[in-house]
Amino acid sequence: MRKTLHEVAVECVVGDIVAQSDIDAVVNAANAELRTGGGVAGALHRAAGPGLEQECRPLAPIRPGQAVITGTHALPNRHVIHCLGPVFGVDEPADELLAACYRNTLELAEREGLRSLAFPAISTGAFGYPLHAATEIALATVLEAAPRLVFVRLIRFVLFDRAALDVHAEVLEALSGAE
Ligand code: AR6
Repeated sequence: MRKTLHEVAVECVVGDIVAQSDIDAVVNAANAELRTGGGVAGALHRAAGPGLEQECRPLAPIRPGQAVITGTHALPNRHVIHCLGPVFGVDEPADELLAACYRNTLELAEREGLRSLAFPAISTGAFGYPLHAATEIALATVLEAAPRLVFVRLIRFVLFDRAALDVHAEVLEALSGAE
């Protein structure tokens, strides 16, 4: 599914975050230490190779809501932007911290003049954020930022399964209809 608002295309697809070779920066659902782990972080670090963890070491630890940018090593993109989402039920206010992940990533991408970004559904795996609520925050935050974006023209949400895609498509339809 794809919607274009204020010249920014927002796309939702089923896929693997490590296979987004046409995208400038892929976003990592990181841990505070910026180490490899499970889920998205494990997949990105495995595909990037050990150089990514080495580059990350001096940037860690990061706080919930924070985003930092690195190179990609063996990944086919220009940058990885690492975000620490809130652990649901622990890091508060969870909604504001999750929104900050998306806002801070967009700000870094703009600063670097990047044209395209691929986000996973941050915090919805190991960190336990309910998918529907997280999707509303993610999409509302990018749609709210869209009119101010100068460089970013494609924002792709890469979802792991069809159920997550359906939730994103439903929320995107509802929010973009309300524009
Ligand atoms: N591509 C796209 N989406 C994926 C992929 C993938 N390769 N793998 C998982 N997902 P998670 P979090 C989905 O756990 O909740 C790590 O261990 C997954 O189905 O990666 O922010 C880190 O080290 C879910 O919907 O991130 C941290 O400790 C979403 O991506 C912690 O998990 C996010 O799941 C971060 O937890």
